[in-house]
Amino acid sequence: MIRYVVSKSSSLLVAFFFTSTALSIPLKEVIPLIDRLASINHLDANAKKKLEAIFSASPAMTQGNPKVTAHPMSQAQCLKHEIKQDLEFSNICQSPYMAPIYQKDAKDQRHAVACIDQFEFPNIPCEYPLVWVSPKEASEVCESLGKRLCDASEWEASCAGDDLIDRYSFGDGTIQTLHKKQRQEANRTRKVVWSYGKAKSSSLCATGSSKSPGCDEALRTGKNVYQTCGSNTYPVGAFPECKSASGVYDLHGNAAEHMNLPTNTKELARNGGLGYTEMKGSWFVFNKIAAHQDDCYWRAPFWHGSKINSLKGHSNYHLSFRCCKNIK
Ligand SMILES: [Ca+2]
Repeated sequence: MIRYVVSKSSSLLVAFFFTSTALSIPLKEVIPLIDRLASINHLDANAKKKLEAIFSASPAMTQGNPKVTAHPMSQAQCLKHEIKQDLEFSNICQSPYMAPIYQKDAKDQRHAVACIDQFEFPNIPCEYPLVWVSPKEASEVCESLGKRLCDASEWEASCAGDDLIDRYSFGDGTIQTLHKKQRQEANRTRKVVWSYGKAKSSSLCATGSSKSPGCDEALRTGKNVYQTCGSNTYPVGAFPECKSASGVYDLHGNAAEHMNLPTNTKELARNGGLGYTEMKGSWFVFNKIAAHQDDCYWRAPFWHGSKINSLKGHSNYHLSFRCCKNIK
């Protein structure tokens, strides 16, 4: 049984908590995607089995409800762009389609400390992003591929084309600290840039899609949202100009993205920990409904916030994620 709970904190991002872990999406519907993930990431049988188990336990983790999803662009249209692997990136990251994240050391030399997926998950060019995924599931999926969820600052730096600076205000770790320091202070002092440049131009990104008929009413009432709201996303990487100087696509538009926001150094995903949820970027109707900022360093309010590992973490029809990994 699925229960929907409507949050009053945002008219755009509405919470749905699945109370049952019973499979409502037949595994056979996601097997082709799992096969493609296993192939491109060279997963062995055990690793593939772990990935299948995560999908099996999820009530709705898919590329959208196929009965109501209408993608505005085909994968064939996207594939005309011929996105090629960056061989230097592959050599540094030792994984396909990841981009290095750099830090400066004491001698002012740059060193890659981590890599970030160049595309929204499944991080395969011209696939549609995985949605209806909770932050806990996102973290588990990343781990099954030998990666981890990204820290907010990693997403921000790779968006701005900057070297990594850990822009966190570590305090007592309360929700109040998160709001007042992590978000308000970070926003007040931020540099305002987008992945594609210094001026906002949403149409360069995957923002021209539309909501499904009846979706607004379903969101308002909190009834039949999965059955009504299609994930009308574009194939990832379909907009060549929506790419950062670091080589990362779709940071604005298409699917919003789960990231990790730490309240202390132990909760840095880069240090093996996990903190709270952070939603990054914007989504596929943002050219028509730009209800908030979406520049690289902007931090959203604590929309549907939770611990990353909460069993009641938020998922919805336009929310995905991307993975990172440390470079040893
Ligand atoms: Ca995105």
